[in-house]
Amino acid sequence: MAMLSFEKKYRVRGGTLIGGDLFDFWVGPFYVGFFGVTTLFFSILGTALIMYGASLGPSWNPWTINIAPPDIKYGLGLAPLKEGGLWQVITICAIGAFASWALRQVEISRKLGMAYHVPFAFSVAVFAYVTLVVIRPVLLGAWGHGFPYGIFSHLDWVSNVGYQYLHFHYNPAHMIAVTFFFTTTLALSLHGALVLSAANPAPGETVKTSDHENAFFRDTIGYSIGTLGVHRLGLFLALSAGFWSAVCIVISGPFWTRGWPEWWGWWLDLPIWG
Ligand code: UQ2
Repeated sequence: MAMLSFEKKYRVRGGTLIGGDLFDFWVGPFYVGFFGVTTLFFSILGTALIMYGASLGPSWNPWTINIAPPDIKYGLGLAPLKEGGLWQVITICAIGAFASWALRQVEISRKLGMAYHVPFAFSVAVFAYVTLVVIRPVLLGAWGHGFPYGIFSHLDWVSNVGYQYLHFHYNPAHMIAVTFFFTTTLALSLHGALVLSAANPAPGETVKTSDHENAFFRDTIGYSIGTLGVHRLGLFLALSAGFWSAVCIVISGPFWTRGWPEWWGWWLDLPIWG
């Protein structure tokens, strides 16, 4: 399925942002382009540095491998490789790879005459990551505020930073982000179930169309958002989840330093309680 018979129709020259025709070719099913090369460069270098960092550590246990950011005392300067410098170079590699991937998506969109929804959506996820490891650490004045690269260690970081603000669930932007994550799963469950029930009926039944999908929701709740609409809604919900995640962490520290439950004092202080 990697090479559909009509796929070569879409393998058009041009649409590159950089490099002209130089990198405008495919390797097997994969478009290369200038940004394919830079993606490969950053991901191979970054992965090699993670392996090197792991080789220095106490264990090869995949759960406990940890690449820690520098101590707070290094501020926004460069740290020695074995004292957080590795984390800094790995972070540069990660951002380099993510940005390259987004720009490769832009080139492919241009080739196909598509709008830029895909690179835009991916960039929102990258924005959330950059908020965690660049924007917030810079606002707080030290790379040491970034999160450590490790499976257990990053979970410990999330837990510790949460308790630093007493109870992170009282963070209003966190509430909005969680609500968008949950609503995204609700929308995808409605959509996935609807499409499968129409396209994959019982043996002997005919495959149904979007008319049946519309009728199903009109019959049940009196409203159908439509086939294009449900994808617009899904994109909005998913991007909002990522966006408010970035907001909820960037305001914690740079703009609010006390416990999040205390932020709700404005509500208790309203003059309407008598
Ligand atoms: C729909 C529709 C689809 C869908 C879904 C709906 C034919 C294939 C799931 C129903 C969705 C609605 C009513 C919006 C629900 C709102 C939230 C916030 C979850 O109408 O059109 O197309 O997949």
